[in-house]
Amino acid sequence: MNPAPLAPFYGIVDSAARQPSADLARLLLEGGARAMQLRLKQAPARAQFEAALAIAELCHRAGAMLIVNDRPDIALLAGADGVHLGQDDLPLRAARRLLGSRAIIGISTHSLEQAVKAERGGADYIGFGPMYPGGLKQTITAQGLEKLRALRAAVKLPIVAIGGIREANVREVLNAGADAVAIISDVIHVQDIPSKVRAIIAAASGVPEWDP
Ligand code: TZP
Ligand code: MG
Repeated sequence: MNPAPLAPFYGIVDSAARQPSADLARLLLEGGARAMQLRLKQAPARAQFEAALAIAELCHRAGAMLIVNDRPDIALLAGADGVHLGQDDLPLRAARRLLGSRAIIGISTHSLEQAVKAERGGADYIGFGPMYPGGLKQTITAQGLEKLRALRAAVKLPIVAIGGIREANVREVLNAGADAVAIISDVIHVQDIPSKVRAIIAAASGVPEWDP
């Protein structure tokens, strides 16, 4: 697939945010996000489905793509663009059967072996992380930039780096070979989310934000 839709900022509508999910999606889009994932881990299926329906419409109106975390069924029924699967979720092949060849399927990987397997299995992009300690998911040891560089050399698929990434280290993550950065905490905890997203996108492109 073309990595362009993923790059450079991959927003995540996570239930850790204080806003309702559609409001957060609007703020991410306002800041310029053109790819986002709906990640409502604890929400009942009905709530995930309703959020996915609403956010798919918002995203598509803005020319952005929506990926649903964990649930290929919800992605399909809500008209999302694809699904993001972890190592313990439904297998890639099963999701592909359900969603078809045009859907975007991303696989979370935490090692080179998992990433190579996902690529061989027909994934469209690879999620890799956590990059740094201190992010939302602290149960897995941080991978660091060296492992990202090794991954870049081993796979051709777009890599979405995740975990502990902040505006200040976006550039080094992209320089180490990621195509996009997925960020939760550094985005959802600020007052002005659209400005934060704009700053991340500016940092990603290496162009400083305009300062009047
Ligand atoms: N997968 C690996 S790390 C992570 C996920 C979902 C959490 C990302 O959140 P943060 O706050 O940007 O570290
Ligand atoms: Mg999952």
